[in-house]
Amino acid sequence: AVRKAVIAGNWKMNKTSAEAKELITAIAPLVKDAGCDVVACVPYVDIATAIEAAKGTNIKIGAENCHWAVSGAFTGEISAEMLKACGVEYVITGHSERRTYFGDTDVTVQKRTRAALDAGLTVIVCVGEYLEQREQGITDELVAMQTKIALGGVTEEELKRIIIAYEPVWAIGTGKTATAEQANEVCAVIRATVKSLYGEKAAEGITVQYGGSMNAGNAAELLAQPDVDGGLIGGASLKPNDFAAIVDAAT
Ligand code: 3PY
Repeated sequence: AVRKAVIAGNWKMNKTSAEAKELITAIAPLVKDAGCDVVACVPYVDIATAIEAAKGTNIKIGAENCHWAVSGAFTGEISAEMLKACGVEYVITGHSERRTYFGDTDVTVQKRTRAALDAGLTVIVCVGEYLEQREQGITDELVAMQTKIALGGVTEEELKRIIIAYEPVWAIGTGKTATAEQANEVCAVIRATVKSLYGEKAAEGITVQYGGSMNAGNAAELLAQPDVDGGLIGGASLKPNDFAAIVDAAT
């Protein structure tokens, strides 16, 4: 790809706080010479130990979600401000598992993204179609719409702290991967959507990741695509050697 890649692990609901320390400590020496940015998005309760373990390394720590309010009566939720105060630098919004199991919508994804930007975080916004939508031939429109809604109110300056991850829902945690061509095609649609909103320069600058069962075996081909600027990595991000191989493929 043309841009510096960002490889971000999405640990999902895995690893205790003690295990997080072990995993970061295992990954760190393997990725220390990375030519891409390396991020680990971890469960809330792992953030403190992950940040501690990542000190002095090139690994940046992210969260997997945030609430849209700064504080308030939202039992069980965590705000972007709270994440920032812990030393978190990145946050994922709109992951398909959030949309599918926890009722996140394009509108709440936009609100979470807004809050994360206001808190000073870099946001990995996930978009992507269900299998039925791909079969209906509406992938491009759908992903363009998800992108536009998520970016509602985002200024050109703020856009520099946005990464968009294309994650076809049928490829999430299923072991199915989009072909490199399919991934590139939709990442290009996302870039074209950004161009329509912010112009050519912003579109050329934005990082568009592919996510969805990216692993050590398929990363090189996916990352070689011109519009794929990195990956959001599920299962393989829990295996130090596999994650490091993906980082190498992006370098
Ligand atoms: C996956 O690879 O399954 C992911 O969901 C990455 O976010």
